Amino acid sequence: MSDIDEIVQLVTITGERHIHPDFSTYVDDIDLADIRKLYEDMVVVRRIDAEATALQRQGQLGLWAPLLGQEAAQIGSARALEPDDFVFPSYREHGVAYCRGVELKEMMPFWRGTSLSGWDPHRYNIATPAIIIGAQTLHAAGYGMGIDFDGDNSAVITYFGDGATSQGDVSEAMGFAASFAAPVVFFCQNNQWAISEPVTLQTRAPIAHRGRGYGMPTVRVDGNDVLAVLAVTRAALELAREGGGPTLIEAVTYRRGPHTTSDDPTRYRAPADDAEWIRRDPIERIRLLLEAAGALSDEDAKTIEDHAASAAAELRRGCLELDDPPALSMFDDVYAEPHALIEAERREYAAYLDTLES
Ligand SMILES: Cc1ncc(C[n+]2csc(CCOP(=O)(O)OP(=O)(O)O)c2C)c(N)n1
Ligand SMILES: [Mg+2]
Repeated sequence: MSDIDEIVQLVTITGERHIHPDFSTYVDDIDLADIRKLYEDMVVVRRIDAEATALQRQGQLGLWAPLLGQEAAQIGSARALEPDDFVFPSYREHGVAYCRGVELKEMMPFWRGTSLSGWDPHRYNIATPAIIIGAQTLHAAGYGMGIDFDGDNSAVITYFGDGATSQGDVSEAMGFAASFAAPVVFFCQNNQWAISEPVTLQTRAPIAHRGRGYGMPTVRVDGNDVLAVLAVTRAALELAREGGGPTLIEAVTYRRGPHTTSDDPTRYRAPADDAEWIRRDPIERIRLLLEAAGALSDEDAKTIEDHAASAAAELRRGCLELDDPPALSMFDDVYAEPHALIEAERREYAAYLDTLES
């Protein structure tokens, strides 16, 4: 793998291609039509993300964690996966869920608060969002070890943030995965912020350095370069499948929106930072690349825009069609068997609801 401090880039912010001695070969098969598909994915997920943010502002969702700015990190890594690979995301990976084939309406119940989940993880090979910071990395380490015990040839990827690297769970997950050479890709989206704390408060050294301590290969990649992210993730997955164990990928990107719809980033962030990262926009550079190659006609652009608009409409419809579940159903399925404590809580809550109705 490359020099640990290098940030791998295959497409510059003005859309020119770079050759990288280690990673370009991993995207040799990607032609202009494929790049256009990656572009379309990014445009569509940016649009559905904006729609979900609007739905929250209109009171239709309880909360949303916007991915604006992180489209390339999510699409590039998710499109590197095979269908039988498994994904353990955190709560911002709507773009990854989209690539796994999760239906748009299935992304809504969790954020509308009508269900604790939204989709069947085994149908798409992606777990539902994890709010407990870093917990999903342990699930991934265990799943990866399970792949080996079963003698399978798939791999697992887990997504977490820069802030999560300060969490013990992430450290334990990397320790186990490395010691057992489990087929796990640790994909850190370093979006520079953990709510209002800058990444400089999490670590004095680049996050990628942490992989070294566990003896795993580690790579920093321009997280706003979809092609570079695709290449490094393919390389890490290949290594994992060959028995080479885990890799830590640090995708250097930026969270352009709020942490969630509950905070106001203007309280802690300089406008100049935002402007710099708008310049490094993940979608714009691919648009420039495609246009320069004559591979994005007006008709192509219109088709992509129509696709994004219909995806947004589908998401909105899926959200508005959700019925409120019966209040007491929140006690269902907590345990597989009846449980005395849960039953007591159910009775207590039912009694409380009775006081509201009278
Ligand atoms: C164990 C735990 N501690 C604290 C929180 C509260 N919390 C939610 S998101 C967050 C910041 C996470 O930042 P980062 O890992 O960089 O991910 P990002 O939101 O930037 O994608 C915190 C502290 C939590 N959900 N779980
Ligand atoms: Mg972060």
